[in-house]
Amino acid sequence: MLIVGERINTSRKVKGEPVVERAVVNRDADYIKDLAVKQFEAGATYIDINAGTLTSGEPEALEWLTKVVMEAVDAPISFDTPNPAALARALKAYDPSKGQPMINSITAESERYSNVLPFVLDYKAKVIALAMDDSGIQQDPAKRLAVAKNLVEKLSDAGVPMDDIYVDPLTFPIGTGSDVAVAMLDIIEKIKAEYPEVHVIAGLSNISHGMPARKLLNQAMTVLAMGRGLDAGILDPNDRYLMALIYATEALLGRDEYCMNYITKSREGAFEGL
Ligand code: THG
Repeated sequence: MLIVGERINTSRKVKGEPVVERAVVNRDADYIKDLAVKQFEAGATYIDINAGTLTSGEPEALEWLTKVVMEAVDAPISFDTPNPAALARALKAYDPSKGQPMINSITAESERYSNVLPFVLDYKAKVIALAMDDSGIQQDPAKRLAVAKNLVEKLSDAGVPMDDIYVDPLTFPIGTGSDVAVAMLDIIEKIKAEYPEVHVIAGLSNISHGMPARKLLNQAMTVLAMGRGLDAGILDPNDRYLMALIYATEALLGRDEYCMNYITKSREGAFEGL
């Protein structure tokens, strides 16, 4: 499972306080480095950076975040922005020896598609493909699936390797409709069946937005989605129980030969006290 650590996001609040946004505005490198190091040590493969709340200051902030995260950890970065100016500055500052960059994200919206595709090709990046187009986000699962398939075909025709495409079916809060999770699981399975070499990723913490005991819903959704073929997640790697469940689920799904990773994590103490 590819883990994309979500915690460096200026929209994140801790006890109602926009702590990440404040750190970015004040250029508090130590605060950001600590978030990067803790996620990396907890098992994040990629560190996602998102400065979307800063609007006009976003390009400069994303470039700064790129440099600070690179100083802190030897991990590749997921650039979480629809803003071409921010992507341009951040990718220019990025050192590819950290690993293949990930662009989060492209959509089938004509303007966003044509703005973001050149970066994907120029930087040979992995790319998250959101299942939406100029008509917006389709609520009907069959329609949303059709949008995702169209986007995969377009990217592939443009020369993006299937293995670099991460389809995101889009996660709606379960509070917005009792069938949104079931629909999402259905889309995950159908994408995997149609394109076995394509990856499926989701921002799993969105499922619990506005609900009590959010972690519980995030954990349950992660296990369910993995069971249907999800192989990457934008999530909080500092939720130890979530990470433990992911290792256990990988082993049970036959994605961990001889349970080697599960056993290694156990020896490293990942399950202590759980
Ligand atoms: N798909 C893709 N990218 C994404 C999302 C997605 N990027 C942004 C978002 N969704 C994923 N990142 C987050 C980050 C934080 C939270 C949810 C999704 C979140 N944070 C809690 C809060 O703000 O209240 C705080 C919890 C904590 O302590 O971390 O909910 O879907 N491609």
